[in-house]
Amino acid sequence: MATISAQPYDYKLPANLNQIALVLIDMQRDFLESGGFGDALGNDVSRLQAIVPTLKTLLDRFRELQLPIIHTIECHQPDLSDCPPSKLDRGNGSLRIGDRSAMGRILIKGEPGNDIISELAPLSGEIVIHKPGKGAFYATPLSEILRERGITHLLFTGVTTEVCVQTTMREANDRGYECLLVEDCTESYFPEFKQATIEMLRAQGGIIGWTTSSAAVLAALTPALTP
Ligand code: TIU
Repeated sequence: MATISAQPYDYKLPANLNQIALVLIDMQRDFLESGGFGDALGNDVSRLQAIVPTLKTLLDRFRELQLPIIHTIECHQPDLSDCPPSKLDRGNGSLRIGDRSAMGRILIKGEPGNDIISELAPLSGEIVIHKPGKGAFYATPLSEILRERGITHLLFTGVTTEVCVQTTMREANDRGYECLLVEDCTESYFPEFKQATIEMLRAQGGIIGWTTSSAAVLAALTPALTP
């Protein structure tokens, strides 16, 4: 059985690689570009931009192999009916969800800042999940889509490691998915939070899942390219 070299031990691949999906969490302008939500919260967005070329390489390999690809977008309806007051009121940022910014209304579906960055823009046929929460399973059709397609293994990438990526990986683990976090394809505004998240997810024998590098994923998938 093929495996990906990972921590705390090797991650087993299913015989049918179509059961694996690459999940790109919230690679949106609102989190990665100046003037968006992340910036408004006082964060250094350049940290997140640094993973884009590495993630693009992994995305390209999944596209070459025609394996399932899932993009998520954190967003709300223009009338904010899907945004609980607790989320709307949280924090002391200069801009709040629904406010106008240089890239349109913050975290509102369809606004320019809500788009996935151009480098990683979804292609037709790729799954796009619009999610009102930090986790991608809450109030979305993700469970049904995964079940319909027979997807059992999820490779997690995207931003931010300790917020939306970790929340989604925990949701997925509880639902029985085999979860692998690709360390150099995820990032946080806080390096210490990224490191802590990596360590806590794979602790206790992989209590939530595994972690690895994109090089290890590419090495494991390369033989699949040759007949
Ligand atoms: N603020 C922060 O770290 N993250 C979010 O609000 N959303 C995601 O992680 N996508």
